[in-house]
Amino acid sequence: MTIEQNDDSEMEVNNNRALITGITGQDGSYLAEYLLSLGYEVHGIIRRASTFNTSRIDHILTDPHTPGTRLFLHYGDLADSEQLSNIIYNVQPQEIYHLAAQSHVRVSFDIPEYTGNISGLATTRILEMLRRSSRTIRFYQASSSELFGSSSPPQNEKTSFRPRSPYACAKAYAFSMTVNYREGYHLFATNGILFNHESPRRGEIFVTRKITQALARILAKKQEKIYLGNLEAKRDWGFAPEYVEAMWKILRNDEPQDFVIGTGQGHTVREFLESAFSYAGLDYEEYLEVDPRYFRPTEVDVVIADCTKARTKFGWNPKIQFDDLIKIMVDADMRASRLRPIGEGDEIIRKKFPDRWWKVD
Ligand code: NAP
Ligand code: F7E
Repeated sequence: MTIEQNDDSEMEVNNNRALITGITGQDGSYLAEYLLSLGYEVHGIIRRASTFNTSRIDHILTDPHTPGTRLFLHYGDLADSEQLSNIIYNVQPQEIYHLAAQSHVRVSFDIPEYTGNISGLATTRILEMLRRSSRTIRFYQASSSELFGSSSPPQNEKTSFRPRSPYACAKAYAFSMTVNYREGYHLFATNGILFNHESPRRGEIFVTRKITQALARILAKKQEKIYLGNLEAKRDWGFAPEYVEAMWKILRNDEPQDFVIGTGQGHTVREFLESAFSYAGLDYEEYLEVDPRYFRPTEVDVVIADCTKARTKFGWNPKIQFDDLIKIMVDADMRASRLRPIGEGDEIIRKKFPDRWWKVD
């Protein structure tokens, strides 16, 4: 069954099959859980690793032999066209969410060629397979606010791209290829231009999680200092579970289109640090060391989303803003450090998401 209507009813999506690249990442894990809650059969691509890399999805994994299993994993790598092609051919998904990437901006300066291959060229590999497919497969490309780079805020779908890192250059190429395949071959290919979104599942070397995890470890007396780079960069930080719902909505439109998704509020790294530490009753200045190794050769100074289009088209209106996000993340990291959480973050989740579909932090 294909989805043709702009409607979120559960009936509409039952029996649908989605393929997620990057299912072991922050967004992929939430998206898998969300789609399962909607009745989808979900297939995910994972890399073979010598250590387990499924910690974010362990709670939704079941033995594939168990009757009723709806989540299936397939080994593959974005560099391997042949295997990507096999998986798409065998799974026959109606929707592909292409989330896998070398997603760390600072690291992209160290491995620019690899980042171009995985975060850029891999999108073309998948688009080419879709072009050759006889079926209509709805395609979501994980584009990023990093595309805007040095363009002045607020940024929307019409703002120029001025990428400032190998990561952003790779994503700019992937964005444009998605648009080109849509226009040239009439694929249902979309870009979600998502601003930073965070959660307790955020990778530990992104700045928000680095801060909330360090704070919890300082409170637990397992760490004394936090070492950071540029504190003055401004980001528009939202809550990841709400952003994966937006990905699904982007594929629900009658026509394939691109959307900016964010909160519309900007805050500096320093403000994040200050708010997190003060939530726990600490003064961040007593624990902070600035380390030049975390500065980037070129920086994105300010990104703030103008989400008018998403608000108008599908009612995008995120429930979680900056202060709530920090409390949610600090509470979760305190729990992970075996401390009793302060509790305001947990309460926010309970109140704002009474029917939450994600089961663990
Ligand atoms: P993430 O946590 O870093 O997850 C990245 C995923 O890609 C992981 O599952 C990773 O697998 C997989 N991956 C990396 N290289 C791969 C390869 N060569 N072959 C196959 N899989 C590979 O990223 P995220 O925060 O969930 O972000 C999801 C997507 O949205 C990314 O494309 C990111 O660039 C983009 N994005 C993120 C944000 C944000 O604020 N989070 C904003 C805009 C756009 P392993 O687990 O094995 O490493
Ligand atoms: O940095 C500054 C750093 O690495 C945010 C990815 O998901 O969002 C993410 O990219 C800011 C930057 O995220 C440290 O210089 C200071 O200005 O958490 P980040 P990012 O670079 O914005 C976009 C939308 C994506 O698409 C990406 O995939 O924080 N900063 N000190 C630091 N950053 C890090 N990581 N570590 C520090 O110690």
